[in-house]
Amino acid sequence: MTIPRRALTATVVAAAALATGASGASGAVLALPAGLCDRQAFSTPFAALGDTAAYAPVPGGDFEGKLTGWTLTGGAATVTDRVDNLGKGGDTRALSLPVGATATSALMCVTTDYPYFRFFTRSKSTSILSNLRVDVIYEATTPVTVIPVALLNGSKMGAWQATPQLTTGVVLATIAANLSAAQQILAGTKPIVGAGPMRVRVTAIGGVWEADSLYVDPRMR
Ligand SMILES: [Ca+2]
Repeated sequence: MTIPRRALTATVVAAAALATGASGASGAVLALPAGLCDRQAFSTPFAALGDTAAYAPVPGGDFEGKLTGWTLTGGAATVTDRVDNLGKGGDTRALSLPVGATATSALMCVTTDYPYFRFFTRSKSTSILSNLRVDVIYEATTPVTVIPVALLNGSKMGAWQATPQLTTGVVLATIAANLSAAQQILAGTKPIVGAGPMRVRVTAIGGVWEADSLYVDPRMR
C-alpha cells in the first residue's frame, strides 16, 4: 500500500495542529479543549496494590460530589459506600449501576502520555452472568470513536478491587482519526501525536455493579 504525498502533507499539518493545541484546523479532530489538562492533582492511589504510577483523577470520579459533565441512565446513581482498598478519609460514596444502567464520565484530559486508566469496582452478585462493560469514547472524532476496552466478569469480583490497567485507546483513536498516517505510525516511523477529550462509559450487564475512584495514568509523571 502506498500513501499519496498529498495525504502525507495533510497528516503532517494535522499533527502540527495537534502538537500546538490548535483547533479548527483540518484534521485536528482530537485537539483538547483549553484548560482541560490544567490543574491536575497527581497522586498514587494504587500504590498499595503495587502500582506506583502517578494518576490524575477523572472529574467527579470519586462520586463524593456533583457529577458535573456525567451522564447517568437506567437508574445509575451515587450511593453510600466506600472503597476500603484506598483507605483514604472522606471516601463515603460510590457509583451504583443497576442492571442495564450506564454511566458516562465527564470529559477528561488524555494524550499519548496517558496510556491507562483504572478504577475500583465490585459486582453485587457473583453470578457468572454479571458483567461490567467498559468503553472509551472520543466524541471529537468524526464519526465518534467508541472502543470497548474491558468486559469484567462478576463471578470473582464480589469485593471491591481495582481493575487492571485499562487502555485509554488514545493511540487507536489517533490512528482512526489520521488513517492516512496509519502505516507509518504502525511501522514506528512516524511519532504518534495524539490527544483527545475522552469519556469512559461503564454498562452493567446481567448484574448490579458499583464503581469508584476513577483515575487516568500520565506516563511521564
Ligand atoms: Ca468515593
